[in-house]
Amino acid sequence: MDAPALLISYADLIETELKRCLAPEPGVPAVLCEAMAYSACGGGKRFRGGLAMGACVAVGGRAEQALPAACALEMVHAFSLIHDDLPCMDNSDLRRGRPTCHRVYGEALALLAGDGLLVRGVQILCADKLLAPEATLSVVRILLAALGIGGMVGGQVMDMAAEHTCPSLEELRALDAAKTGALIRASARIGAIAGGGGLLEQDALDAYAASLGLAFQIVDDLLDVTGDAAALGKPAGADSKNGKATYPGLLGLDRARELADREIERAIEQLAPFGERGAFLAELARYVGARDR
Ligand code: GRG
Repeated sequence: MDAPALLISYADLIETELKRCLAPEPGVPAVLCEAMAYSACGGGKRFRGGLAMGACVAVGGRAEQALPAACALEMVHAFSLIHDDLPCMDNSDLRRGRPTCHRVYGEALALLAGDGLLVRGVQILCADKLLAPEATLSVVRILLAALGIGGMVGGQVMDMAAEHTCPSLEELRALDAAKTGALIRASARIGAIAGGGGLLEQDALDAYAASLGLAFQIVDDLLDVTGDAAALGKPAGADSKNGKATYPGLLGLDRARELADREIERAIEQLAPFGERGAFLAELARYVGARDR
């Protein structure tokens, strides 16, 4: 199977497994299960989960070995999107072409559905029987570090503080490295651990993902200016409406594009030690540069 077809097949595997993990459960309020499944299933590129599976393959594992981790990553990602969309954050009405979780279920339930997805994601990692106990401890630590105050939570606070200001490029990179990049890097490292990769391989994939994460965010910012709302599944122009600091805002469209392309090349260079086993990840990096949603 070629890399684009693999990307779709990984996304399908993740989607099926997410639905299974988030089916209604006895003793759990049905509406809570429904709200969690609403946000985690049915849409999304499965970029973080696919990245974990690709990293697993790059170090010589089978993609399925990273499937539980991929689901955990997509659940915590969905959690972050629910919270990011809330009225007290970005106040968004649309996500993945559908009303946001709080628009359908109300703010209080959306908040709790997000909390439920976070905890369920960590539980899935803890219950992953394919991982040795030390590996479980490592992946949980890596995930929590990526989500915590030095990662996504801290990054979101920096993002809020930077609204209607003009940060330097260095400050913007630090903000995005925490808000978006940390989970992307964690996805690559966790996938590599699931595949039994050693520290050197993990570090190479971490360097790949650091560049990839930066490119991903730059392209995200570019799509907010130039993208099509139907493809994006949400209105374009939200960043400027919310006074967000972005790469096109700071550098202009052309220089931002150049920076994204450079980071994609850098990411691909990191894959040299993996030879043919890194082909999917190289394709994933090209996809990040070319994506329209
Ligand atoms: C999640 C620990 C935690 C706390 C909440 C709200 C918040 C703090 C952080 C927000 C982080 C965030 C939503 C960053 C934006 C990242 C981003 C570019 C999301 C879009 O990801 P895609 O394009 O979305 O992969 P799909 O829909 O394809 O999955």
